Amino acid sequence: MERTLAIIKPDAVAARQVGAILQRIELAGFTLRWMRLVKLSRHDAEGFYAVHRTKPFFDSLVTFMSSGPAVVLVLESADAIRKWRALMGATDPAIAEAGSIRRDFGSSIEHNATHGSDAVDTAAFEVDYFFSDLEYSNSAEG
Ligand code: 3AN
Repeated sequence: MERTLAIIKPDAVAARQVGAILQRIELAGFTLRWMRLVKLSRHDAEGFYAVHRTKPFFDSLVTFMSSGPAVVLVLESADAIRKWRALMGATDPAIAEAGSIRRDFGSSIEHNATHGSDAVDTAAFEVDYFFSDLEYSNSAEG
């Protein structure tokens, strides 16, 4: 089993799409391990996206990600990282695959509804970024 960090971004929370996105996650067979509704500060968002700090869209991305509440989740399944990225679709909703979450709920390359870790090492960093205060025994482990 593998774990990945998912975020339902502020655009999707504001549009009341959390339930619809969670339904897709559950129907795809992921197990929810941890879940939080968070309002990121600019500092939080800058730290989370630190790998992108030299990109031209960094300031706009940080402003957006700290603009309102977001839902952060730890998803578990076999091949969870790759599987969640496939369910989300391409970064840009305009070219994301038909039936993907970003195609159906995203409105731009920045306002693209969801985030997912892209590799084992980034998943470990991102899970820890939001859930390091939780002991393993406090998770919803069955
Ligand atoms: P992904 O989330 O698909 O792995 P990354 O890691 O390339 O995509 O980008 C991180 C986030 O930065 C994206 N989810 C998106 O919100 C934003 N982003 C990426 N490229 C652009 C861009 N050209 N303009 C604005 N925002 C972007």
